[in-house]
Amino acid sequence: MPKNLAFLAFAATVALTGVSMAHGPSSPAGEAGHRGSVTRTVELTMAEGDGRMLFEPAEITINRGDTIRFVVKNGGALEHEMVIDTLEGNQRHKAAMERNPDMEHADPNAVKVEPAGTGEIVWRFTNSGTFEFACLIPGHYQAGMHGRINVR
Ligand SMILES: [Cu+2]
Repeated sequence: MPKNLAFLAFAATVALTGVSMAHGPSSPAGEAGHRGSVTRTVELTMAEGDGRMLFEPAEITINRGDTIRFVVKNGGALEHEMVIDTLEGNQRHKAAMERNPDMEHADPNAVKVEPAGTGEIVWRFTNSGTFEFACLIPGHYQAGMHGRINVR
């Protein structure tokens, strides 16, 4: 089986069995939120310009236990994604995507957004700490596409 298919099969197994991975159903960053329990909506824009790629705003502060509906609009000309995880989790995931740029995911903590499109993530933050949202498409993180989530 080609390597990426093997990974997809593994990821599908993980999703079906609910085994916890760093970016799986539950992580230190929290868990998939329920639409009916949303306590706050946060709007973010993905943008490119002057050799940089970014999220605006690049930092948000929320309360532990909040279920946040992230509405993320792609204002750029390229496809982008938003992944919510711990800083370490995003670094591991970024390295995996550099090895396998065609990696696809259907995780509750991630959304891919086409140019001019809008995506949503509903996420419940169960722990306080500093977490991160990032675009892990190769090169984008380095260009500036990451931001902080402070959960207090
Ligand atoms: Cu991007």
